Amino acid sequence: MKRQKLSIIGMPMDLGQMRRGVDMGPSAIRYAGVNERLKSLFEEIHDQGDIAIGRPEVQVDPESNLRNLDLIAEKTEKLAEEVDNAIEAGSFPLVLGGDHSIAIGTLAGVSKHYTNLGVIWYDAHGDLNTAETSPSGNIHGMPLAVSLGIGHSLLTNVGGYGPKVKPENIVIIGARSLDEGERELIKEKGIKVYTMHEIDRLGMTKVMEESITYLKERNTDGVHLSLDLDGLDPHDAPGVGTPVIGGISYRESHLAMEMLAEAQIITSAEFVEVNPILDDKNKTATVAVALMGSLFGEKLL
Ligand code: NNH
Ligand code: MN
Ligand code: MN
Ligand code: MN
Repeated sequence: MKRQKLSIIGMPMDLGQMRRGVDMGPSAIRYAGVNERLKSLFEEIHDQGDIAIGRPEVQVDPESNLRNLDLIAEKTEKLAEEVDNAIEAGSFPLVLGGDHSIAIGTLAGVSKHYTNLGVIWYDAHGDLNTAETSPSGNIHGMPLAVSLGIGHSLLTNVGGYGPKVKPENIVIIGARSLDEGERELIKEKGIKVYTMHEIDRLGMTKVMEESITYLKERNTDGVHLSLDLDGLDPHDAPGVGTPVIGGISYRESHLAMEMLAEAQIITSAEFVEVNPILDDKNKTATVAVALMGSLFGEKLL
């Protein structure tokens, strides 16, 4: 079964963290052949190009200590509009990052179209920090908290509404580096998390079966996949700013995407944190494109 329309939206923003190069993620993913790879899986593909970010000066908000707060709020607002327009036009939005702070915009554009959105957060990290709990002040460690309505109001109000997602509609997969405040928030809000321990113990098949069942039982009417390439093991995805050893393998990730394709639950997606400067011959972007192929139903036979 061919899907209808896909909109590819590049978000070349690196303002949510301190290592330059992740702004080149969308180019690296296009260079790895995303359009070509997905061509046969859709009736139509519209590559919308990149959102204009420019080369703004790094600035620290004196009150909150958040790095590039105003700029991130402004640029994610633009992304939200673009994602909103794509869905409005009947397209599946696929956003190419950029650091993970872009998810603030993606979710702002997506969530208004659903009454009970689910989110799969595929990541080594929880991205549940606030200015108070963050060890780094980097906004890419905060987008999931922001989407829950927790954090600076300039960020939680992107899109003009919030929160974007309920804690019980979230599944985090691949976690292995959680900060103290994030652990507390996970417990307090009852967020479902499959850490590497559960992935090792249950196997990826069971983890995905359970995740899919969980989101269906929550009666979600759409599910957003936010895939941080650092969820994968650095051996398979070395081109990321904050690699953490002991991650999900390429094979396991490939299977996870195939199971999502089979379940037909994903209604929007983003692939983030690809940094070609830190990469090994564009391997990470190539892996991202292969995972997109599986997510959209590519078959081996
Ligand atoms: N938890 C750390 C922080 O908040 C690292 C976040 N880095 C990420 N998140 N790549 O996915 O700064
Ligand atoms: Mn992340
Ligand atoms: Mn991460
Ligand atoms: Mn393993």
